[in-house]
Amino acid sequence: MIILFFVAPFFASVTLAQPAERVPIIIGFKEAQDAGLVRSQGGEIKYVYQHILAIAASVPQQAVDALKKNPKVAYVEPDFEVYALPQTTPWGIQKINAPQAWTAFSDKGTGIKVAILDTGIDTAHPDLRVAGGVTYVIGTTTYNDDHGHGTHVAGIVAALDNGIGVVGVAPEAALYAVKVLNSQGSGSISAIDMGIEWCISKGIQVISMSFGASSDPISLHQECDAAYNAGIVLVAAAGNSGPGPETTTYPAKYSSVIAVGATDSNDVVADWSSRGQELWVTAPGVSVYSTYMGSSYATMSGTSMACPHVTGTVALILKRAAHTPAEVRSILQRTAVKTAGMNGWTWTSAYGFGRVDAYAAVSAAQTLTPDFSVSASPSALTIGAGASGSSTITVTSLNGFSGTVLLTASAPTGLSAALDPSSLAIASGGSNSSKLSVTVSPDTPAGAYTVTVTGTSGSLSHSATVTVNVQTKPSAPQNLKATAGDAQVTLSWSAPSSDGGSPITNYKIYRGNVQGGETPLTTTGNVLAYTDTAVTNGQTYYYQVTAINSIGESARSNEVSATPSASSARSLTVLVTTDKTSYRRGSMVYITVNVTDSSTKSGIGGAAVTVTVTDSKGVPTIRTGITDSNGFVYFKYKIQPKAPLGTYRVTALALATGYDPGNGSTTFVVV
Ligand SMILES: [Ca+2]
Repeated sequence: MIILFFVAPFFASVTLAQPAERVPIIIGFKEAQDAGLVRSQGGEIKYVYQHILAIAASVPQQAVDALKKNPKVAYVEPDFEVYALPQTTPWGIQKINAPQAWTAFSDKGTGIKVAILDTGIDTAHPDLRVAGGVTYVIGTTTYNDDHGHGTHVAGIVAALDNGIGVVGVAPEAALYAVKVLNSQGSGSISAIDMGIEWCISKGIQVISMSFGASSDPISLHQECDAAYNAGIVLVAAAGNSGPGPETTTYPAKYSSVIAVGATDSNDVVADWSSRGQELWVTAPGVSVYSTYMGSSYATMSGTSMACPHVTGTVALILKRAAHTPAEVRSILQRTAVKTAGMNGWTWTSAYGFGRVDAYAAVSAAQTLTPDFSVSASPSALTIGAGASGSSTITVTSLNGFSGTVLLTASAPTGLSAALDPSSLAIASGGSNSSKLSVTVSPDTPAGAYTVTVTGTSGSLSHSATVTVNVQTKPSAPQNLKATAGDAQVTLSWSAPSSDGGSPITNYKIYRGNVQGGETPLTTTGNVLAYTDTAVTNGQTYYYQVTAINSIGESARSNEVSATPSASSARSLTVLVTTDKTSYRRGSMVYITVNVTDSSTKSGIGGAAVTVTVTDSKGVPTIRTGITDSNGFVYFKYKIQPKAPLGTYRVTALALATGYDPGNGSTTFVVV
């Protein structure tokens, strides 16, 4: 497995020492470098350039003019000494508002332990201070940088604010050089694994990884997760494999690692910056000026350069407030600048949640106050009047709270509440539970009640509520009526005004032979009428009815009485008429039957009427019908063409509840 670092190198300045009696120059040639010409002028070759037609040399002063006049020579220029410039703040450091964060919070990440897993760090660089480190590269004995990449990354994180060179995002962070990449910029998975283990054992707080691989090494995944679980924030370059989709590399792809893409000074994502669903944020990564191996400086581009901008930001966050890796991810997510290229989206595969802003991120970092929560499960109880129920009250530690929480319960009139236990010991990050018992007094009306459980610890107080739905027996049925018939009594009633919060399932009929002497007779379903046929005519019966739901039986209804009696049946008057008294064969006879109460003369609706037409030879034709609400029912009788002549008789029998059967008749003739 080969690990590559992500950088497109760009070059650096160097310093040179010169012999006093000679003049240091650089000689440019027109067609080919001619070392022999330089030597022939008494010159000493220092360096033959590989990519331009030039030679660096020191020559006697008098040779300078001779060389300038030689037709092979294009130019001769002095090779003067370069001095470190006064400190500048690279554009990326400005872009992410790191200086604003230093000023606002009076801190530069002081003492936060940041490990640079890379090619090592130039330990002699005047703009870097390396607190410690280790090498896992075979054939090396120090973590000093023998490549340049690691020193560049380290400078972005923490180049010193010392008046020279550059300055990093968190210039007072404690830099640790974990050398896992060799002088060629590559390294083995095992070396990286060992580097992460070293970080865990040394209490490193942030790990910066500006390298990646296209396949997923299991051990590296496990090491990253282990570091994350140990509370270390891991940051990695997303890769330089863009702009294709899902080009993010490992370890940036791991959920335990913050994947960082690269943007330029206009906040536009670099074309080569890897894309993918794991991309979390972007940061400056194009033409980034930083420290370089050999106590020098260089400008480089790559997500390798974007990653340490985030690493430094994390150091500033952690200095302001202790946060878990998950919280750090959330802070970066919430505070990233939504750049124009995101077109209004909250997240894109090229920009992640946006470009990191150190000032906004550190502003969002705050020490969270230890606290606790109180919850009830279930949060609603259904309890019958006179019964009890219970709920589990759980107190949970938040933000590292630990201590004793006292629980109290308050219940409204008609309910009582108790907690067991009423004091809970809560460990940091833990929870504990108590049992809330609620008892409802027997006479408590149906309805919804609220029991509140409050937990207090010092000045902290939190509550949970439990809704108690109290159910009762129904109220008594109303408007009980009894109607006596022949050997029967029909009861009817209205439903209770309250079902007690639980549906009525049954009604119970009570009957007695004396007033106030009713005993249970039968239980009906959920109906509002009952006919008692187990009665004897002439006997007076007393009745009451109750309603029943899941909680129990209501009080009794009003008392009624009835005396079934055969003589109590009244008589019907049945009047039968035809539209004419005389008909021809083939005619239609219209018959009207009117059933009335014999005494009141009022029409009886619903009476069952049977009409029989008997012809002159004694052959009957039978029709049946039911009277309308006025007591009328109508029939038609067709006289057949060959029907016998003579007198026809029409009789009607009417049956109505509570009446004796009634009869009526009439006649007509067929001529
Ligand atoms: Ca500096």
